[in-house]
Amino acid sequence: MIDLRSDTVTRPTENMRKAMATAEVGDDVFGEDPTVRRLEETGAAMVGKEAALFVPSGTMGNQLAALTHVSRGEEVLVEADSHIFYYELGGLAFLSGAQTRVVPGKNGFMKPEILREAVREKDVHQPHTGLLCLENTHNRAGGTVLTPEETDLMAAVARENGIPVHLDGARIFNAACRLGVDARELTRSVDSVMFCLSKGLGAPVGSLLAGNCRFIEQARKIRKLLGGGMRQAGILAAAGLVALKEMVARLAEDHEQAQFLAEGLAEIPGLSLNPATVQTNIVLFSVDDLNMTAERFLAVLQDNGVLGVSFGKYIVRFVTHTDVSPAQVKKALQRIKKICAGL
Ligand code: TLP
Repeated sequence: MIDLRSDTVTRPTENMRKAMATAEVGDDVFGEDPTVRRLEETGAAMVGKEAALFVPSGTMGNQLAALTHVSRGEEVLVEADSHIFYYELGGLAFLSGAQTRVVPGKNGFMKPEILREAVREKDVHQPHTGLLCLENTHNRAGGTVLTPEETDLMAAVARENGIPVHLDGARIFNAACRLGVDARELTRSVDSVMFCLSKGLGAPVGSLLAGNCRFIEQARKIRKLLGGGMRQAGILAAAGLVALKEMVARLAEDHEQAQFLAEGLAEIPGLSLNPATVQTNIVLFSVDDLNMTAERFLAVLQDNGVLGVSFGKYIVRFVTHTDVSPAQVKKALQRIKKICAGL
C-alpha cells in the first residue's frame, strides 16, 4: 500500500523509539516529568513564546486555546474552510459555548477589511467577539502558506479591537520551510499557536500549545479538566523532542515529492490540478472529468494499492510524508495513469 492519506500516518523513527525506551520520566500532573518539560521549553522557544503545553492532539490544542481565550456566548471568527470550523465536531459550540462567525478567505487569508466588518459592535444585543483563529498551512486550501506579513495584517485587525489571536499551526514548520523563514516570524503577531508533532514530523502522538505563561497556566488547568493530564508522558515527549530536532529540516523533501506528484498527476487525462498551486506537502486534484466521485475513484485506487482521502465530492487529497519514498510516489503515479487510461 502506498499511503498518501495524510502525514498523520507516519510512524516513529528508530531514534524516536530509542529515545522513548530510555526517556527519563515522572508524574507530569505534579510537574515532575523532565522530558515533558524539556519538550515544552524547546517547543515554546521554536515558536517564540514564553511557555508551551504538551497535548495529545491538535484538536485538543485548538479547543483548549479557545476554552482559555473565550467566554460562553462570545463569537469566534474563523476562516470558512478552517480545520477548527470544518473538522473539530463543532467543538467551539460544544466545549466553549461560543458561536462561530465564518469569514471567507483565500488560501487562508482573510482580507483585513472583511475581518474588520466581522468584528461586533459594542451593543447590548450583540455577542462580544472573543477570538480570531488563523490556520497555517491551510489544510483545505491544499497546504497553502500565510506569510509573516499576511499573518500580521490579520492579527492587527484583532489587536485594534482588543481580540486575541490563535493560530492553528498544525503544519507551521511546513510553512516556515516553504517560505524560508523562521517559524517565529509566522507566530510573532499571534497570542497562541498550536503545532503538531505527529504529522510530517513523525512523532507517534502529540501537539504543543504555546503562548505566554499566564495563558499556558490557565490552559494547563483546563487540559486537566478535559482529562488531558498525562502522567509519565515523557515516553511520548521523548519522541516529540526527536521530531523537533531531527525532522523539521527534512520537510523540504516532502514538498519536493508533492511537487513531483502534482506535475505527474496534471499530465494524466481526466485529472485536473495546477501544480503551481502546490506549496507544501498537500496535493488536491479534481476527478470531475472522469465522471466519477472522489469516493469511487479512491475505491478503485485502493484496489490498486494507493490510498488518498476525499476532500469534497470530486476532490481527492494526497499528502506526501517521510514514510512514502520517491520510488513509491513514482509507482503511485504509474498506477494512477494506468487506472485512468482504463476507465
Ligand atoms: N488534520 C487531519 C484531519 O483531521 C483532516 C489531516 O489528515 O490533515 N489543524 C489542522 C490544520 C489539521 O490538519 C489537523 C489534522 C488538526 C488541526 C487536528 O490534529 P489532530 O488530528 O492531531 O487532532
